Amino acid sequence: MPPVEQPEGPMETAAAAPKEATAQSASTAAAPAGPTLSDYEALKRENAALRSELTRLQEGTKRKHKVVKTTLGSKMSHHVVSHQGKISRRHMRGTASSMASAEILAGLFTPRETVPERLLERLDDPSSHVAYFRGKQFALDLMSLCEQGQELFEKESRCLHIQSPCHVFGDIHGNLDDLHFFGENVWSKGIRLTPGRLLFLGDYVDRGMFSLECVAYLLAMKVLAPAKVFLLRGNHELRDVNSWEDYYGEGSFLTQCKDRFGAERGAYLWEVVNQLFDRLPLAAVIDHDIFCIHGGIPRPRPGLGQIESIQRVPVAAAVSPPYPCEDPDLTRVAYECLWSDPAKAADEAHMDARGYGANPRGSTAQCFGRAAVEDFLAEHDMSYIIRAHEKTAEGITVSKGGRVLTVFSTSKDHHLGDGAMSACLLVDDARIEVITKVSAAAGAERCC
Ligand SMILES: [Mn+2]
Repeated sequence: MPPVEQPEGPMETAAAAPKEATAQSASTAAAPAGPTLSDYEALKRENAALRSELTRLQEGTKRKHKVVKTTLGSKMSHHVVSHQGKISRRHMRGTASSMASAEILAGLFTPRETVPERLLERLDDPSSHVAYFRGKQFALDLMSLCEQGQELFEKESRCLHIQSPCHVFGDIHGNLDDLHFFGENVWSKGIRLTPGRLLFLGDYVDRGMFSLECVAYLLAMKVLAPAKVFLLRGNHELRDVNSWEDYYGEGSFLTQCKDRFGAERGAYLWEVVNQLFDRLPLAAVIDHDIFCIHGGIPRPRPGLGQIESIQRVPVAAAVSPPYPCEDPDLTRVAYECLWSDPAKAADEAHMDARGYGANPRGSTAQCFGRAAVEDFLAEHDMSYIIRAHEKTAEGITVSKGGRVLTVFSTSKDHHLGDGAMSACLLVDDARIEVITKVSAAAGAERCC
């Protein structure tokens, strides 16, 4: 049972079993054309065939057209025409080789939109591509991105090390409008031409109605620029949470998958995306100085530093519910990274000797108090903790003597009123700046 979100979480109804919830709303599907397992397998087979054809052509080119290289001083040159302007027989062969290679390469690399490029272009204006986003091709594109993203995340450490400048984003929760706002103001030239890095702290799905689009948007950016875009896991990237249809209603990620693609196909896509979520890293450290995580610092394990514990969490971990093979201690570490909150001032007195205590969200969630924060930062020689997970109408809150910053990057779907703002942080060397989206209700949007 996941802990409840505050304050609207009805704790007594929190025990909805994900499988039952799946069955209950299966009938809501309009069953438009959607992908099937066999479509996906066929796509994979086609990709494998294309890859092997590419390898065969490249090897054939290498065998037939050996490039002649001559050493001139310390520089290597490719010779096609002699320096007298004559083309020797050998060089003629070189010219023919170059022309043949150019033809083959032109055939192979005819400018063709890649999946992430196609998605990002359409996500710029989804209302002009309604048929695409409701159709089989979107589902296939998203599954293709999941496959590519999975490979990237499996190579990443569970606690990333990132160099500034870096923009840090909190909960997105299916709010494509605010994601567009940040896109227009932070990576307006496209991710590949944007200097610095982007770090997202999780909670991409649920609550907002565009969970699928937000996941697709972020994954497309990750695949296009894997060394610039980093995605951490939030508590909504857990099956127990993103299948909770009774609680989140039409905002539930599982419900959105099924409404879009039909009960069976939607549930299949939901599982593919969750297998990707299983592989998301849990934490990041910017400039060896700022610890970033979705919820908070986990309780220490005896004889092991907290970051070292996080590093030991397996690369594929379901966490909630866990895979049967998962080590309960490491599952607990991951769970607390995703669910913990800083203790309210009034609750500091109830923290244990190390500064940790029960969380009013219920279940097994924890709070971390001032002592826990100070010990963690001193032990790891760091200055701040940036986390997300708690809604705030200002987009940012500061606690624990200025050491803990909470950032929230969606202004909708949290009952915070029309004046709610969303924010991100820019960490640049030793400075942290706040960028805020001011709601239309509070005046014109501005970036400060
Ligand atoms: Mn959260």
